[in-house]
Amino acid sequence: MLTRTDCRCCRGERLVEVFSLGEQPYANAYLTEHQIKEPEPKCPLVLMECQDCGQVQLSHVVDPETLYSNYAFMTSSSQGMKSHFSEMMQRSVTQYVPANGLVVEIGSNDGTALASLSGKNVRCLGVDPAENLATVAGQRGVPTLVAFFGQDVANEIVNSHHGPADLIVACNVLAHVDDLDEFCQGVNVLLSNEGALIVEVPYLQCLIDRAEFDTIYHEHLSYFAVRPLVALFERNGLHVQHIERHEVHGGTLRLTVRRHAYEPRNVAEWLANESVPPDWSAFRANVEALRMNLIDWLTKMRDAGKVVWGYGAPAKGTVLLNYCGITTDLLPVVVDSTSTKIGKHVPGTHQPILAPCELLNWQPDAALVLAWNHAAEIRRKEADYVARGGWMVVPALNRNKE
Ligand code: DWN
Repeated sequence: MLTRTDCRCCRGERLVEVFSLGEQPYANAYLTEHQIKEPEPKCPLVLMECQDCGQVQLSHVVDPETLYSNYAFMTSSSQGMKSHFSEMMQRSVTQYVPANGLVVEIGSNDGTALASLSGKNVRCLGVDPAENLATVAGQRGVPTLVAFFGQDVANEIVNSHHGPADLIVACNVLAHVDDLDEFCQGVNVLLSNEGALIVEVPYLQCLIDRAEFDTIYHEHLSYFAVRPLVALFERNGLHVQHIERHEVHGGTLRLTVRRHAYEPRNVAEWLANESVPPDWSAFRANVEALRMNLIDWLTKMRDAGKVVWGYGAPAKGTVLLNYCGITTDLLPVVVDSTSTKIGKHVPGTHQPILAPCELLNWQPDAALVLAWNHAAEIRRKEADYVARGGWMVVPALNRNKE
Protein backbone atom coordinates (compact mmCIF):
# COMPACT_ATOMS: atom_id res chain seq x y z
CA MET A 1 0.00 0.00 0.00
CA LEU A 2 1.54 3.29 -1.10
CA THR A 3 0.69 6.72 0.27
CA ARG A 4 0.85 9.84 -1.89
CA THR A 5 2.33 12.89 -0.17
CA ASP A 6 2.46 15.29 -3.13
CA CYS A 7 -0.34 16.76 -5.26
CA ARG A 8 -0.91 14.83 -8.52
CA CYS A 9 -1.85 18.01 -10.38
CA CYS A 10 0.59 20.73 -9.25
CA ARG A 11 3.13 18.56 -7.35
CA GLY A 12 2.73 20.77 -4.26
CA GLU A 13 3.37 19.19 -0.85
CA ARG A 14 0.74 21.05 1.21
CA LEU A 15 -1.90 18.31 1.45
CA VAL A 16 -4.47 18.49 4.28
CA GLU A 17 -6.95 15.74 5.33
CA VAL A 18 -10.56 16.93 4.72
CA PHE A 19 -12.70 13.77 4.99
CA SER A 20 -12.29 10.12 6.01
CA LEU A 21 -14.46 7.03 5.53
CA GLY A 22 -12.09 4.93 7.62
CA GLU A 23 -10.92 1.46 6.56
CA GLN A 24 -13.01 0.22 3.62
CA PRO A 25 -13.00 -2.91 1.41
CA TYR A 26 -12.29 -2.54 -2.32
CA ALA A 27 -15.60 -1.42 -3.87
CA ASN A 28 -15.54 -3.71 -6.92
CA ALA A 29 -14.08 -6.78 -5.16
CA TYR A 30 -17.30 -8.84 -5.18
CA LEU A 31 -16.96 -12.04 -3.17
CA THR A 32 -17.75 -15.69 -3.84
CA GLU A 33 -19.52 -17.87 -1.26
CA HIS A 34 -16.11 -19.14 -0.17
CA GLN A 35 -14.45 -15.71 0.00
CA ILE A 36 -17.03 -14.25 2.42
CA LYS A 37 -15.66 -16.63 5.06
CA GLU A 38 -12.11 -15.31 4.51
CA PRO A 39 -10.53 -12.06 5.78
CA GLU A 40 -11.05 -9.21 3.27
CA PRO A 41 -8.40 -6.65 2.24
CA LYS A 42 -9.25 -3.17 3.49
CA CYS A 43 -7.52 0.16 3.09
CA PRO A 44 -8.00 3.66 4.55
CA LEU A 45 -10.26 5.83 2.41
CA VAL A 46 -9.11 9.38 3.21
CA LEU A 47 -9.50 12.57 1.15
CA MET A 48 -6.65 15.08 1.09
CA GLU A 49 -6.91 18.62 -0.33
CA CYS A 50 -3.99 20.43 -1.95
CA GLN A 51 -3.72 23.91 -0.43
CA ASP A 52 -1.99 25.22 -3.56
CA CYS A 53 -4.22 24.18 -6.49
CA GLY A 54 -7.33 22.72 -4.84
CA GLN A 55 -6.79 19.15 -6.09
CA VAL A 56 -8.58 16.55 -3.93
CA GLN A 57 -7.08 13.06 -3.83
CA LEU A 58 -6.83 9.89 -1.75
CA SER A 59 -4.00 9.53 0.75
CA HIS A 60 -3.48 5.83 -0.08
CA VAL A 61 -2.89 4.14 -3.47
CA VAL A 62 -4.00 0.53 -3.93
CA ASP A 63 -1.99 -1.50 -6.46
CA PRO A 64 -3.82 -1.01 -9.82
CA GLU A 65 -3.13 -4.65 -10.76
CA THR A 66 -5.22 -5.64 -7.72
CA LEU A 67 -8.07 -3.35 -8.74
CA TYR A 68 -8.18 -3.64 -12.53
CA SER A 69 -6.67 -6.83 -13.96
CA ASN A 70 -10.02 -8.65 -13.66
CA TYR A 71 -12.71 -5.97 -13.55
CA ALA A 72 -16.38 -6.41 -12.59
CA PHE A 73 -17.90 -3.16 -13.89
CA MET A 74 -19.19 -3.15 -17.49
CA THR A 75 -20.16 0.09 -19.24
CA SER A 76 -22.82 -1.76 -21.24
CA SER A 77 -24.80 -2.43 -18.03
CA SER A 78 -26.57 0.90 -18.56
CA GLN A 79 -28.51 1.88 -21.68
CA GLY A 80 -28.24 5.49 -20.54
CA MET A 81 -24.44 5.34 -20.56
CA LYS A 82 -24.42 3.59 -23.95
CA SER A 83 -26.45 6.50 -25.37
CA HIS A 84 -24.27 9.07 -23.56
CA PHE A 85 -21.03 7.69 -24.99
CA SER A 86 -22.51 7.16 -28.46
CA GLU A 87 -23.46 10.86 -28.62
CA MET A 88 -20.03 11.90 -27.42
CA MET A 89 -18.22 9.64 -29.90
CA GLN A 90 -20.33 10.66 -32.93
CA ARG A 91 -19.89 14.38 -32.18
CA SER A 92 -16.14 14.10 -31.50
CA VAL A 93 -15.40 11.96 -34.57
CA THR A 94 -17.29 14.38 -36.81
CA GLN A 95 -15.32 17.29 -35.35
CA TYR A 96 -11.78 15.86 -35.19
CA VAL A 97 -11.34 12.61 -37.16
CA PRO A 98 -10.70 12.55 -40.93
CA ALA A 99 -11.58 9.58 -43.16
CA ASN A 100 -9.68 6.50 -41.97
CA GLY A 101 -8.42 8.47 -38.96
CA LEU A 102 -7.45 6.78 -35.68
CA VAL A 103 -9.60 6.87 -32.53
CA VAL A 104 -8.04 5.52 -29.33
CA GLU A 105 -10.05 5.06 -26.12
CA ILE A 106 -8.10 4.81 -22.87
CA GLY A 107 -10.00 2.81 -20.25
CA SER A 108 -12.18 1.31 -22.99
CA ASN A 109 -13.77 -1.25 -20.62
CA ASP A 110 -16.04 -3.62 -22.61
CA GLY A 111 -15.78 -1.62 -25.85
CA THR A 112 -19.21 -0.01 -25.53
CA ALA A 113 -18.14 3.49 -26.61
CA LEU A 114 -15.92 2.44 -29.53
CA ALA A 115 -18.52 -0.08 -30.73
CA SER A 116 -20.83 2.90 -31.35
CA LEU A 117 -18.47 3.87 -34.22
CA SER A 118 -18.98 0.62 -36.14
CA GLY A 119 -19.74 1.44 -39.77
CA LYS A 120 -17.84 4.73 -39.58
CA ASN A 121 -14.76 5.10 -41.81
CA VAL A 122 -12.39 5.34 -38.83
CA ARG A 123 -9.88 2.99 -37.19
CA CYS A 124 -10.54 2.20 -33.49
CA LEU A 125 -8.37 0.86 -30.70
CA GLY A 126 -9.16 0.37 -27.02
CA VAL A 127 -6.60 0.37 -24.20
CA ASP A 128 -7.64 -1.27 -20.92
CA PRO A 129 -5.83 -3.38 -18.27
CA ALA A 130 -8.79 -5.75 -17.69
CA GLU A 131 -8.16 -8.96 -19.65
CA ASN A 132 -11.74 -10.15 -19.02
CA LEU A 133 -13.25 -6.98 -20.52
CA ALA A 134 -10.88 -6.97 -23.53
CA THR A 135 -12.37 -10.34 -24.45
CA VAL A 136 -15.91 -8.90 -24.32
CA ALA A 137 -14.78 -5.89 -26.37
CA GLY A 138 -13.25 -8.22 -28.96
CA GLN A 139 -16.60 -10.00 -29.32
CA ARG A 140 -18.01 -6.53 -30.17
CA GLY A 141 -15.37 -6.09 -32.86
CA VAL A 142 -13.31 -3.65 -30.77
CA PRO A 143 -9.57 -4.49 -30.69
CA THR A 144 -8.11 -3.79 -27.25
CA LEU A 145 -4.54 -3.46 -26.04
CA VAL A 146 -4.49 -5.00 -22.53
CA ALA A 147 -2.28 -2.50 -20.74
CA PHE A 148 -2.13 0.56 -18.50
CA PHE A 149 -1.73 3.62 -20.73
CA GLY A 150 1.53 5.60 -20.70
CA GLN A 151 4.36 6.72 -22.99
CA ASP A 152 5.50 3.19 -23.86
CA VAL A 153 1.98 2.12 -24.87
CA ALA A 154 1.56 5.39 -26.80
CA ASN A 155 4.76 4.73 -28.77
CA GLU A 156 3.66 1.14 -29.44
CA ILE A 157 0.35 2.41 -30.87
CA VAL A 158 1.97 5.09 -33.06
CA ASN A 159 4.44 2.58 -34.48
CA SER A 160 1.94 -0.24 -35.00
CA HIS A 161 -1.10 1.81 -36.10
CA HIS A 162 0.66 3.95 -38.64
CA GLY A 163 0.80 7.22 -36.92
CA PRO A 164 -0.80 9.32 -34.18
CA ALA A 165 -4.40 9.37 -33.02
CA ASP A 166 -6.75 12.07 -34.27
CA LEU A 167 -9.02 11.53 -31.25
CA ILE A 168 -8.18 10.16 -27.81
CA VAL A 169 -11.09 9.50 -25.43
CA ALA A 170 -10.68 8.91 -21.70
CA CYS A 171 -14.01 8.73 -19.84
CA ASN A 172 -14.06 7.89 -16.14
CA VAL A 173 -10.41 6.88 -16.21
CA LEU A 174 -8.32 9.97 -15.36
CA ALA A 175 -9.55 9.82 -11.74
CA HIS A 176 -8.16 6.27 -11.57
CA VAL A 177 -4.62 7.19 -12.62
CA ASP A 178 -1.85 7.63 -10.03
CA ASP A 179 0.83 9.14 -12.32
CA LEU A 180 -1.09 11.85 -14.21
CA ASP A 181 2.09 13.28 -15.73
CA GLU A 182 2.91 9.90 -17.32
CA PHE A 183 -0.66 9.83 -18.68
CA CYS A 184 -0.31 13.34 -20.15
CA GLN A 185 3.09 12.55 -21.64
CA GLY A 186 1.54 9.49 -23.24
CA VAL A 187 -1.09 11.77 -24.77
CA ASN A 188 1.70 14.04 -26.06
CA VAL A 189 3.26 11.05 -27.81
CA LEU A 190 0.00 9.72 -29.26
CA LEU A 191 -2.12 12.77 -30.17
CA SER A 192 -1.86 14.26 -33.66
CA ASN A 193 -1.06 17.95 -34.00
CA GLU A 194 -4.66 18.99 -34.71
CA GLY A 195 -6.22 16.17 -32.72
CA ALA A 196 -8.26 16.32 -29.51
CA LEU A 197 -8.30 14.53 -26.16
CA ILE A 198 -11.83 14.21 -24.70
CA VAL A 199 -11.79 13.59 -20.95
CA GLU A 200 -14.79 12.91 -18.72
CA VAL A 201 -14.38 12.97 -14.94
CA PRO A 202 -16.77 13.16 -11.97
CA TYR A 203 -16.99 16.82 -10.86
CA LEU A 204 -15.89 17.62 -7.28
CA GLN A 205 -18.47 20.44 -7.03
CA CYS A 206 -21.30 17.91 -7.47
CA LEU A 207 -19.79 15.52 -4.92
CA ILE A 208 -19.69 18.35 -2.38
CA ASP A 209 -23.08 19.93 -3.20
CA ARG A 210 -24.93 16.59 -3.23
CA ALA A 211 -23.00 14.80 -0.46
CA GLU A 212 -22.04 12.04 -2.91
CA PHE A 213 -19.65 10.40 -0.42
CA ASP A 214 -20.42 6.95 -1.91
CA THR A 215 -18.52 7.95 -5.05
CA ILE A 216 -15.35 8.00 -2.94
CA TYR A 217 -13.58 4.65 -3.30
CA HIS A 218 -10.07 3.30 -3.84
CA GLU A 219 -10.34 3.32 -7.65
CA HIS A 220 -11.00 7.07 -7.59
CA LEU A 221 -7.61 8.47 -6.66
CA SER A 222 -8.59 12.03 -7.72
CA TYR A 223 -11.73 14.16 -7.29
CA PHE A 224 -11.30 16.83 -9.88
CA ALA A 225 -12.19 20.49 -9.99
CA VAL A 226 -11.45 22.67 -13.04
CA ARG A 227 -8.55 24.63 -11.51
CA PRO A 228 -6.26 21.66 -10.74
CA LEU A 229 -7.09 19.99 -14.07
CA VAL A 230 -6.08 23.13 -15.98
CA ALA A 231 -2.85 23.27 -13.91
CA LEU A 232 -2.11 19.62 -14.74
CA PHE A 233 -2.61 19.93 -18.49
CA GLU A 234 -0.80 23.27 -18.79
CA ARG A 235 2.17 21.81 -16.89
CA ASN A 236 2.29 19.04 -19.51
CA GLY A 237 2.04 21.32 -22.55
CA LEU A 238 -1.67 20.64 -23.16
CA HIS A 239 -4.52 23.15 -23.20
CA VAL A 240 -8.13 22.83 -22.06
CA GLN A 241 -10.14 24.39 -24.88
CA HIS A 242 -13.73 23.67 -23.82
CA ILE A 243 -15.60 22.44 -20.75
CA GLU A 244 -19.11 20.96 -20.58
CA ARG A 245 -21.07 19.67 -17.61
CA HIS A 246 -23.11 16.47 -17.88
CA GLU A 247 -25.39 14.83 -15.29
CA VAL A 248 -24.19 11.23 -15.71
CA HIS A 249 -22.58 9.51 -12.71
CA GLY A 250 -23.80 12.17 -10.30
CA GLY A 251 -22.33 15.15 -12.20
CA THR A 252 -19.46 15.01 -14.70
CA LEU A 253 -17.10 17.39 -16.45
CA ARG A 254 -16.29 16.81 -20.12
CA LEU A 255 -13.08 18.58 -21.18
CA THR A 256 -11.76 19.04 -24.71
CA VAL A 257 -7.95 19.21 -24.53
CA ARG A 258 -5.70 20.28 -27.45
CA ARG A 259 -2.02 20.66 -28.22
CA HIS A 260 -2.48 24.36 -28.94
CA ALA A 261 -4.41 27.06 -27.06
CA TYR A 262 -7.17 27.39 -29.69
CA GLU A 263 -9.93 29.96 -29.24
CA PRO A 264 -12.62 30.21 -28.11
CA ARG A 265 -12.06 28.75 -24.68
CA ASN A 266 -14.70 28.83 -21.93
CA VAL A 267 -12.24 27.97 -19.16
CA ALA A 268 -12.18 31.45 -17.64
CA GLU A 269 -15.92 31.35 -16.90
CA TRP A 270 -15.59 27.94 -15.25
CA LEU A 271 -12.68 29.07 -13.09
CA ALA A 272 -14.58 32.23 -12.07
CA ASN A 273 -17.65 30.20 -11.02
CA GLU A 274 -15.80 27.47 -9.10
CA SER A 275 -16.38 27.96 -5.38
CA VAL A 276 -13.04 27.39 -3.71
CA PRO A 277 -12.26 26.00 -1.22
CA PRO A 278 -15.21 23.59 -0.88
CA ASP A 279 -17.23 23.81 2.36
CA TRP A 280 -16.01 20.55 3.91
CA SER A 281 -17.74 21.08 7.26
CA ALA A 282 -21.11 21.38 5.49
CA PHE A 283 -20.21 18.29 3.43
CA ARG A 284 -19.40 16.28 6.56
CA ALA A 285 -22.63 17.39 8.21
CA ASN A 286 -24.69 16.49 5.11
CA VAL A 287 -23.06 13.06 4.87
CA GLU A 288 -23.76 12.36 8.55
CA ALA A 289 -27.40 13.44 8.14
CA LEU A 290 -27.79 11.17 5.09
CA ARG A 291 -26.19 8.26 6.98
CA MET A 292 -28.41 8.68 10.04
CA ASN A 293 -31.60 9.16 7.98
CA LEU A 294 -30.87 6.05 5.93
CA ILE A 295 -30.16 3.85 8.97
CA ASP A 296 -33.25 5.25 10.71
CA TRP A 297 -35.49 4.51 7.72
CA LEU A 298 -34.14 0.98 7.21
CA THR A 299 -34.47 0.22 10.93
CA LYS A 300 -38.07 1.44 11.00
CA MET A 301 -38.88 -0.64 7.89
CA ARG A 302 -37.34 -3.77 9.43
CA ASP A 303 -39.06 -3.23 12.82
CA ALA A 304 -42.36 -2.82 10.96
CA GLY A 305 -41.80 -6.21 9.32
CA LYS A 306 -41.08 -4.64 5.92
CA VAL A 307 -38.39 -6.00 3.56
CA VAL A 308 -35.99 -3.70 1.68
CA TRP A 309 -33.64 -4.93 -1.05
CA GLY A 310 -30.82 -3.00 -2.73
CA TYR A 311 -31.15 -2.30 -6.45
CA GLY A 312 -27.83 -2.27 -8.33
CA ALA A 313 -24.53 -3.48 -6.87
CA PRO A 314 -22.41 -0.52 -8.02
CA ALA A 315 -19.04 0.36 -6.52
CA LYS A 316 -20.81 3.28 -4.84
CA GLY A 317 -23.26 0.80 -3.30
CA THR A 318 -20.40 -1.03 -1.61
CA VAL A 319 -19.20 2.26 -0.09
CA LEU A 320 -22.68 3.34 1.04
CA LEU A 321 -23.51 0.02 2.69
CA ASN A 322 -20.14 -0.33 4.41
CA TYR A 323 -19.79 3.29 5.58
CA CYS A 324 -23.37 3.27 6.95
CA GLY A 325 -22.95 -0.22 8.46
CA ILE A 326 -25.95 -1.59 6.55
CA THR A 327 -25.62 -5.36 6.82
CA THR A 328 -28.03 -8.13 5.82
CA ASP A 329 -30.34 -7.65 8.83
CA LEU A 330 -31.38 -4.23 7.43
CA LEU A 331 -30.90 -5.01 3.73
CA PRO A 332 -30.83 -8.78 3.08
CA VAL A 333 -30.35 -8.88 -0.70
CA VAL A 334 -29.13 -6.80 -3.63
CA VAL A 335 -30.10 -7.30 -7.31
CA ASP A 336 -27.94 -6.42 -10.29
CA SER A 337 -28.01 -7.14 -14.03
CA THR A 338 -24.22 -7.54 -14.46
CA SER A 339 -23.28 -11.13 -15.21
CA THR A 340 -19.91 -10.76 -13.41
CA LYS A 341 -21.72 -9.78 -10.17
CA ILE A 342 -24.75 -12.10 -10.03
CA GLY A 343 -24.12 -14.99 -7.62
CA LYS A 344 -21.48 -13.09 -5.69
CA HIS A 345 -21.67 -10.97 -2.54
CA VAL A 346 -21.20 -7.28 -1.76
CA PRO A 347 -17.72 -6.62 -0.34
CA GLY A 348 -17.71 -6.01 3.42
CA THR A 349 -21.47 -6.32 4.11
CA HIS A 350 -21.88 -9.59 2.14
CA GLN A 351 -25.41 -9.17 0.74
CA PRO A 352 -25.98 -11.87 -1.92
CA ILE A 353 -26.36 -10.40 -5.44
CA LEU A 354 -29.30 -11.83 -7.39
CA ALA A 355 -30.61 -11.16 -10.90
CA PRO A 356 -33.20 -8.33 -11.17
CA CYS A 357 -35.96 -10.80 -12.12
CA GLU A 358 -35.94 -11.98 -8.47
CA LEU A 359 -37.46 -8.61 -7.51
CA LEU A 360 -40.78 -9.67 -9.06
CA ASN A 361 -40.48 -13.22 -7.75
CA TRP A 362 -40.08 -12.04 -4.13
CA GLN A 363 -41.70 -8.55 -4.33
CA PRO A 364 -39.91 -6.93 -1.36
CA ASP A 365 -41.76 -3.93 0.08
CA ALA A 366 -39.09 -1.46 -1.12
CA ALA A 367 -35.94 -1.24 -3.26
CA LEU A 368 -33.17 1.12 -2.18
CA VAL A 369 -31.63 2.27 -5.48
CA LEU A 370 -27.91 1.99 -4.78
CA ALA A 371 -27.27 2.83 -8.47
CA TRP A 372 -29.10 6.14 -7.96
CA ASN A 373 -27.42 7.70 -10.99
CA HIS A 374 -29.50 5.29 -13.12
CA ALA A 375 -32.75 5.69 -11.15
CA ALA A 376 -34.90 6.81 -14.12
CA GLU A 377 -33.73 3.90 -16.29
CA ILE A 378 -34.23 1.47 -13.42
CA ARG A 379 -37.73 2.77 -12.63
CA ARG A 380 -38.69 2.30 -16.29
CA LYS A 381 -37.39 -1.28 -16.26
CA GLU A 382 -39.13 -2.13 -12.98
CA ALA A 383 -42.54 -0.58 -13.76
CA ASP A 384 -44.25 -3.91 -12.98
CA TYR A 385 -42.62 -4.06 -9.54
CA VAL A 386 -43.83 -0.52 -8.79
CA ALA A 387 -47.28 -1.26 -10.25
CA ARG A 388 -47.58 -4.13 -7.76
CA GLY A 389 -46.93 -1.67 -4.92
CA GLY A 390 -43.15 -1.86 -4.77
CA TRP A 391 -41.47 1.32 -3.52
CA MET A 392 -38.23 2.56 -5.20
CA VAL A 393 -36.19 4.86 -2.95
CA VAL A 394 -33.06 6.89 -3.83
CA PRO A 395 -30.61 7.25 -0.85
CA ALA A 396 -30.61 11.07 -1.00
CA LEU A 397 -33.29 13.20 -2.60
CA ASN A 398 -31.09 15.81 -4.30
CA ARG A 399 -28.94 13.46 -6.34
CA ASN A 400 -30.86 12.94 -9.54
CA LYS A 401 -30.65 15.99 -11.79
CA GLU A 402 -31.95 14.33 -14.94
O1 DWN B 1 -15.67 5.24 -12.36
C1 DWN B 1 -16.38 4.23 -12.44
C2 DWN B 1 -17.82 4.34 -12.83
C3 DWN B 1 -17.90 5.08 -14.12
O2 DWN B 1 -18.39 3.08 -13.00
C4 DWN B 1 -15.83 2.91 -12.17
N1 DWN B 1 -14.66 3.08 -11.31
C5 DWN B 1 -16.79 1.96 -11.53
C6 DWN B 1 -18.19 2.19 -11.91
O3 DWN B 1 -18.88 2.76 -10.80
P1 DWN B 1 -20.29 2.16 -10.37
O4 DWN B 1 -20.16 0.67 -10.20
O5 DWN B 1 -20.78 2.95 -9.22
O6 DWN B 1 -21.09 2.44 -11.72
P2 DWN B 1 -22.64 2.42 -12.02
O7 DWN B 1 -22.79 2.63 -13.49
O8 DWN B 1 -23.36 3.36 -11.14
O9 DWN B 1 -23.09 0.91 -11.68
C7 DWN B 1 -24.43 0.61 -11.89
C8 DWN B 1 -24.68 -0.82 -11.40
O10 DWN B 1 -26.10 -1.05 -11.45
C9 DWN B 1 -24.04 -1.85 -12.31
O11 DWN B 1 -23.53 -2.93 -11.55
C10 DWN B 1 -25.17 -2.31 -13.19
C11 DWN B 1 -26.39 -2.15 -12.31
N2 DWN B 1 -27.60 -1.84 -13.09
C12 DWN B 1 -28.65 -2.73 -13.02
O12 DWN B 1 -28.58 -3.77 -12.33
N3 DWN B 1 -29.77 -2.46 -13.74
C13 DWN B 1 -27.64 -0.70 -13.81
C14 DWN B 1 -28.79 -0.41 -14.54
C15 DWN B 1 -28.88 0.83 -15.37
C16 DWN B 1 -29.89 -1.33 -14.50
O13 DWN B 1 -30.94 -1.12 -15.14
